[in-house]
Amino acid sequence: MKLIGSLASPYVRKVRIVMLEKKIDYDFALEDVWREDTAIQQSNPLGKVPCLVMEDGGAMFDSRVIVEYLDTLTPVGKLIPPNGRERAEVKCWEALADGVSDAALLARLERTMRPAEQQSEKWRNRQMAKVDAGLKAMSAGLKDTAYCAGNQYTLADVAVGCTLGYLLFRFPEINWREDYPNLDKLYEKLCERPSFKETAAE
Ligand SMILES: N[C@@H](CCC(=O)N[C@@H](CS)C(=O)NCC(=O)O)C(=O)O
Repeated sequence: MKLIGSLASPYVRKVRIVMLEKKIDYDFALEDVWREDTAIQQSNPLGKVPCLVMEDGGAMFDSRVIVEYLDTLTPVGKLIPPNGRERAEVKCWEALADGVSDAALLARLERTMRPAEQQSEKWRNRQMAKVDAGLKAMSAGLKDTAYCAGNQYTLADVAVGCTLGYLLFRFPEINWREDYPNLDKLYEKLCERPSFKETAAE
């Protein structure tokens, strides 16, 4: 299998961490989707990473579909509960974490992709409000427990860790570590895992 991705994307990192946790071998193909001559559309018509290209040439996206598929490939390091409320809870944490990354990314692109005169501060503020609300909800959901969902490490923690790492990387001015000590504690613990260490963006 080949994973097409970039080093800074929180969604790509989520997939890479799941690969490592589940000990699945894959080739990593770096792709800059913002370049004029990017070839990403040949695999993903949406022009986004991550995209997983399988042995038969079939392509799979987006990150949520990929990680769900990967979790079925081997019982090693199960990250998503098999069914019911527990499964929905983990997927909802993932949707929340990815949603915070979506909003942060949109806010960043507003500044990096548009000429100054076309930028909307109102739009950017709208996205940043989602980031703030998402962080608050993650902290409230975690409470003083060791993991986001249930009492073990799951995809919920992977997704939250990737989003928090992305915010630290691209939005160091957001003080979530001080505002939400429980998220900070979780993040510190996640960063000790080899899968997080190996995939940290620099
Ligand atoms: N929902 C998608 C989001 C993927 C995404 O937005 N990836 C960004 C990189 S961080 C991208 O490729 N953006 C290119 C674009 O929007 O054209 C997922 O979970 O995989």
